[in-house]
Amino acid sequence: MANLNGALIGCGFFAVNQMHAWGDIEDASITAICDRDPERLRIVGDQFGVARRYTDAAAMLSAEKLDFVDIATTVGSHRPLVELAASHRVPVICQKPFAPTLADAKAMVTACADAGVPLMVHENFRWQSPIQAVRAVLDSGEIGTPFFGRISFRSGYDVFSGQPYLATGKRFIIEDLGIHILDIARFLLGDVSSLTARTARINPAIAGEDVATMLMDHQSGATSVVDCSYATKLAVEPFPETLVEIDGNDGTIRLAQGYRLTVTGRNGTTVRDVSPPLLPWASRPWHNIQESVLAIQKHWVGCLASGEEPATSGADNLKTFALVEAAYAGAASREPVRIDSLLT
Ligand code: NAD
Ligand code: 89V
Repeated sequence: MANLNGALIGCGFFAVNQMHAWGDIEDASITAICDRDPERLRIVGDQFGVARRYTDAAAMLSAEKLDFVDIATTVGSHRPLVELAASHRVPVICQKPFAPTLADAKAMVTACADAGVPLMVHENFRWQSPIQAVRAVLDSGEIGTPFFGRISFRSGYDVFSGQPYLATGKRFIIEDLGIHILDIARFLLGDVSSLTARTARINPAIAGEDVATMLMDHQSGATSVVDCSYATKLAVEPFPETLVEIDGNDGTIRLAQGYRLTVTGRNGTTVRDVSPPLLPWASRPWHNIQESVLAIQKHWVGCLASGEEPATSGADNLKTFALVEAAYAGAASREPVRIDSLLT
């Protein structure tokens, strides 16, 4: 495959992981970078040896001949930047949360479809190897048909020191973290027909909710609970592990803290360590997330080569984003929310 020429927009906290991962992918290189903050541009440009640097994305898109752009800015700029890439007919990856609202997200999907360019949301949590291991057990048929799931992320980790903006938004845990966990629930148990939610703010120093509990009906007939907290102080801090319990008619799956996967099913019980590898540039405890960044970026390069739609395409992510909107609406009304009404 020819080497793809990519550009990165947004050289902040998380983009450094994306740059390391691009460095591990033979078939693609980041040849230009953009950040409106010259200091971030200098730091990332010098660290990764990228000479072509821009403080304005429109100027970069006009000047460079690109095979894709990778948008790693925060959510407020996602829609204009995706639409800018579409207007130049450049395939685009956009970080999560995809957009500020579902209406914006739908407009972004339409803009890329009209321009005929692939659009992938960097929804990487489903690409974590422990989550892929759970998916493989389901695909093997070992536990039969799932009828219940619990997908859980409970932590007391200080995310605010690395990402201070998380403390200031009216929306916090569902929009930033719950979006990943809801996507994992869809990945493991399928699309959702209705959602009921409750939220709380335990940490008085932040503006948004830091606890969310969601009960979902899946179209398959399965029921799941997705629970997230950044207000949970445990003896051993689990950040950033997502824990999974799935019951099927022939057995159970338990992904427990410490990346321990226990499967009880048609062939008895097995216990496996499904710890993610520690990539040379990664650091604990983030290595689980960092490995998934490499996996999703490899997936993107493969999709560009094959013409296949990315697993977390913009169109797919609308169905995860609808769960985020439903969770906020349902927590406010204390009523169940039907998901199909949001997607029409
Ligand atoms: P950040 O604030 O550290 O970095 C964003 C950078 O984008 C900043 O340097 C800023 O100057 C730049 N920027 C903003 N608007 C711009 C524009 N219009 N043009 C050029 N540059 C612009 O934020 P972050 O913590 O790195 O988060 C970035 C995104 O990554 C967010 O959407 C966040 O939710 C997401 N994120 C994802 C994961 C994951 O696992 N998928 C983890 C952390 C953060
Ligand atoms: O993955 C993320 O989006 C991060 C974190 C893991 C801290 O929630 O913001």
